[in-house]
Amino acid sequence: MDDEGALSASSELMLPTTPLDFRSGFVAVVGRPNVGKSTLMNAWLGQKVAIVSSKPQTTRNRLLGIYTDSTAQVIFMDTPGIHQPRHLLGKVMVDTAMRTLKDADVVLCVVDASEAPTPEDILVAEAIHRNTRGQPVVLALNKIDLLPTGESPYTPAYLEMVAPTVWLTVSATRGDYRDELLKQIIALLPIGPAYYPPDQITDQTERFLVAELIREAALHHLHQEVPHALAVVTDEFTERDERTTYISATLYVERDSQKRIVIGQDGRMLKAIGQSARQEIEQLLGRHVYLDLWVKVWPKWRKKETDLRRLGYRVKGA
Ligand SMILES: Nc1nc2c(ncn2[C@@H]2O[C@H](COP(=O)(O)OP(=O)(O)OP(=O)(O)O)[C@@H](O)[C@H]2O)c(=O)[nH]1
Ligand SMILES: [Mg+2]
Repeated sequence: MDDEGALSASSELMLPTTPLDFRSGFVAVVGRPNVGKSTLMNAWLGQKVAIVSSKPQTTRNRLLGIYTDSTAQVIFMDTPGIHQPRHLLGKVMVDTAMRTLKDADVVLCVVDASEAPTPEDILVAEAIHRNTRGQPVVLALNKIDLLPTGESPYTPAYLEMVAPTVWLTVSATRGDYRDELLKQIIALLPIGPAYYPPDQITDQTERFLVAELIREAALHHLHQEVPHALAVVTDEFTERDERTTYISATLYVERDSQKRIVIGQDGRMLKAIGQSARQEIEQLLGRHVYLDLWVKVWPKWRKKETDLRRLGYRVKGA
């Protein structure tokens, strides 16, 4: 007994403590739609916390992605792409990005370096200048893999617009300079202890992540206006036995014609969406999943404040 007591006392002494130079803080990831904000964050986390697609305006909420190593905890706040909104959902998305900027210790501005700055990039630069109070701004010139020389002719234009503290050309997908960029961000964070337990990776619920993975699968299969008119809600999430989870979810669209497209001929489209989503959800949960999908029409849900709230969007003042 005595020996055991001595052992636990000494092992307690060996418990890791926070190093004095540990850094932690909140990083707002901002930029116009489709530049690779979510892809970059997921790559650092080694896990899909935010869904990704080739269609603009994929991310609709502020999503935390928490990266922890022995030197730092970086709390990424992925945001919806800043754009000129055309309905209330768009406005709520842009407001979310603006609010997130205010909460940040460091701003990570992501641009697509393979393309010249667009009017939306100008909106982003203005939003940063208006909503920050002198926090450091890191500029990631992303998608450098698309430029054969590995250099962007548009770098000077982006630098002039954003006026960053530091900048780097990167490729979120191929990995060029991704680790270096993370190091630069960490160096700019304040000294302080971690905010979250080291094994926590996001603040999202499994139900929300499941609905997002279904939306991602649908974004992949659908085109034109349908992806934008789509909202997904997880209705039921039940562990059937030790190996299987039963999930039922509804895909809401705004019009009958969209509903017909989502279901497809003989239900083929919905089946394809369900198959892709199920694979991703099984990977997330590490369990077999039985997925039941429903499609319903919810007219004009993107335009009404009460509808947006019911679908879980944080409308200002809510
Ligand atoms: N070639 C290339 N494609 C990339 C890179 N990073 C992201 N992409 C692609 O760009 C598209 C958009 O990526 P997302 O991560 O969804 O972009 P986002 O900025 O989060 O977009 P929103 O959520 O709509 O604001 C996807 O098809 C990605 O695969 C990159 O470094 N190189
Ligand atoms: Mg995104």
